[in-house]
Amino acid sequence: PELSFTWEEYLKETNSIPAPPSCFRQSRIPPTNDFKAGMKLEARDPRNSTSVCIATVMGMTGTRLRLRLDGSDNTNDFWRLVDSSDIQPIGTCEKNGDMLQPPLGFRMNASSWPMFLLRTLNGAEMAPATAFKKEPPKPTQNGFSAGMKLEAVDKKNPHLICPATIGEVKGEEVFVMFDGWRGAFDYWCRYDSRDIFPVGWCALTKHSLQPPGNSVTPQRQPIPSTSPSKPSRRSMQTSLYRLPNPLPPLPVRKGVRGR
Ligand code: MLY
Repeated sequence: PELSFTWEEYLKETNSIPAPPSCFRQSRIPPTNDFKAGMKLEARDPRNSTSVCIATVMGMTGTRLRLRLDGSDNTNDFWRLVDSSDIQPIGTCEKNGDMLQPPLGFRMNASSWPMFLLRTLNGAEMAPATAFKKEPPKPTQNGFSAGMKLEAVDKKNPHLICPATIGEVKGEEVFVMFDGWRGAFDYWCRYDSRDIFPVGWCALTKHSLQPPGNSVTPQRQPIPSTSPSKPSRRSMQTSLYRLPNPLPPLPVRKGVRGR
């Protein structure tokens, strides 16, 4: 049996098909990630979409950046793709005649914003304009259908990308269901959401892909030889990693009666 998740095996096992790449608002050839941790850029405030703020790249995985708004606390980090239209080089805002805004929940008194801005930008490493990639166009229509497989951001744990299935299609929206998580993380989003990806995206961009829920772990769990404990409901519902059902017969010791 498979010891780790692979789409090839999983698609066979679930007798399902991947959503065609043309359904997604993602580049067919993923962009390169030319950012570095610590670089600063301008980002739309996710909690106040009318304001553009200064953000720092706190980390990266694949083509995604973990961002923190300067002057905000460490509990509101968010993720954006390197080709997101929500991010731009420092100076873009001013060039457009706009003003950089303090983030929602700015740690200091609003009156200290102008000085804070000067200080945060002074000597900062700014992400070069070449690191920002053009956002791909929207597909012209919602091409998804129920049952198609994809890779999707877990919005409750947005550093994670997981195997998912389209549960329903309604106009411009799709219902994203996380495989093996009993609906706890499912959500509706637009068909052109930047948080959904074709099967194989994580492998292409070197982003980790979570295994479906209810798996024991990606690696086979050693079974303790002593004190066998009742298997958890979680491990019993494992699909990829389950034991064959029915269980194979126990080996018979010949010539021994009773015990
Ligand atoms: N600590 C959480 C993580 C759940 C992640 C679910 N995603 C992968 C759909 C939990 O175990 O509930």
